[in-house]
Amino acid sequence: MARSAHLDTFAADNLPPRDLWPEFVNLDRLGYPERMNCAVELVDRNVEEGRGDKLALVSPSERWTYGELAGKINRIANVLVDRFGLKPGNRVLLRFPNTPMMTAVYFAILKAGGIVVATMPLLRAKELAVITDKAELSFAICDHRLKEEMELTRSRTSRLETVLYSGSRSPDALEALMEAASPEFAACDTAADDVCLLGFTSGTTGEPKATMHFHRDMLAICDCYSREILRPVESDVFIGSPPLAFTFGLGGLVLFPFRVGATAILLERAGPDDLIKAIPEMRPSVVFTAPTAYRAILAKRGDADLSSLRKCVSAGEALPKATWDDWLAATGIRILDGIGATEMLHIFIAAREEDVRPGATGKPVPGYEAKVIGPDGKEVPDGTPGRLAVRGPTGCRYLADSRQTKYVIDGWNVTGDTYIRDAEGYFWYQARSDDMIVSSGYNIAGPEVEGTLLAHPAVAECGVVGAPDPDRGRIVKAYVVLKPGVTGDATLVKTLQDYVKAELAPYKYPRAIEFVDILPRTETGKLQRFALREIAASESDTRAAPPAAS
Ligand code: 3UK
Repeated sequence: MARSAHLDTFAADNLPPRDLWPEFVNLDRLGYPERMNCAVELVDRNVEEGRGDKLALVSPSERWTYGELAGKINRIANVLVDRFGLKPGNRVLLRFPNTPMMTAVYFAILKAGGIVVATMPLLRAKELAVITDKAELSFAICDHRLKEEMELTRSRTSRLETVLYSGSRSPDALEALMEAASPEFAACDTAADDVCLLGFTSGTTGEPKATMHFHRDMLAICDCYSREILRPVESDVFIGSPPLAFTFGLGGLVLFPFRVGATAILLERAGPDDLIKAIPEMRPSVVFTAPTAYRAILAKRGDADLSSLRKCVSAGEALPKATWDDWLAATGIRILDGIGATEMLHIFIAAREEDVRPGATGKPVPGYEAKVIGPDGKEVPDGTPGRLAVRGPTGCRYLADSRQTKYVIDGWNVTGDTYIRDAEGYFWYQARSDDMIVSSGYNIAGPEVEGTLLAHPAVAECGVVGAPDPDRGRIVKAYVVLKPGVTGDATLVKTLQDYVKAELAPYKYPRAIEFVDILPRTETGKLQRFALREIAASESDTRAAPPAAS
């Protein structure tokens, strides 16, 4: 192991003990040197190789070349080090919507040897205070439009000594300080295995977990998933919806384009309507978004011209075959589904366009290995559902967290997903392991029922969970958002139930169907099944027994 450049040893001190790390395989194939700074490899390298005048980042109001970006990164790094005394290994909280400035600050922290703690813009003071205490943060850089929540956070924790605001005209704003700073900065000589990012998981319950990632991990995801599956080229223009604080967005909107000297469009608001407007105007060739956004774009796009698109990536939750088929019919593009996780940094099972089996996630990304294991930890035969276990050049290291031993078992990362591998080696997603519905002793995967309902022309969105039932333990309950103009009545309930019975084993059909206007989703586009389960539980409570008098 190379000597760490960190003077602040917090990260090294809080990595899990070595024997609890996953096994890193195929790292040597990537041929990384012992010392590297990923900001140099991803930004400065482009300037060095003659792409200084190439557009790196575009937003509705800005256009920055790689040369301009590199200069801004250096100025910010000088401000952080000279003015605020940033030391290698210090953690810096980042609070921004997706903007070129966020990207510049991100790489300035990395280049100075700091550790980025990026957070979803929608997080509230309470959640930010927990993150601040957990990551022992004393420094935050924040878009001035998110100031109110930032100040509320400071009132909840005494730790945050310094907050630097960006985007205002104030003389102590980052922009003013940058003007006075030098555009030259010598990168911190970090080790390839110095921590550079703390990624908080979008976990739905419990104390948040911080995943720890090294400088080399940022390159490994480019050189495995992106190079082998996505295969972008320098002339590509990327766009998408995930926040850069979500590693799906970080990879897809910054690291992958930068690794090949391509261009990234960053939108502060990137919901389906924003993408429908931006794609015809800005003509991107690669899009990263979630399954629900692909469906919404199909439903709302009218005659919007999507012909600039060449590659479409979907992750965050399972991509139903119905959505894949509809997108192909409408655009001629075969969506690249891929499962990734914050713990793994990015996607580890996927398939190239020509290898896609619609409805399956794919095969292990080159560099990664995957298997399906039973309750005893042993591999199960093909065709049998079990827990997914993976390993590769990246993997799970939680910051000081006893849940490390739940995710990493015998050197493998166990993601909490139930999968089936088929005889050809394709991996078929079933459900989150704790989302399997047990009804009268049958195991039913909610996403399979969702995928079937989505193929019905009346259904726009749906979520399927188990609702408590006195006789069967649980029954399959579907919450359904209908397409515009369709009326949800008893006849439609029956129609949808019969439809599922005809497509799947009849015991899987939803015994209860409720029509709703909207489904609860996370900022990362995931259906919040726990929220639906709670609703289902409270609804059946009131039917089963009157609430206890208080
Ligand atoms: C689920 C999927 C089925 C699965 C992520 C790409 O989603 C990402 O990270 P998170 O930590 O969640 C991980 C969990 O999400 N999931 C993600 N993709 C798929 N399930 N099919 C998929 N294609 O339960 C997984 O364990 O929020 C995705 C890149 C980076 C990421 N962080």
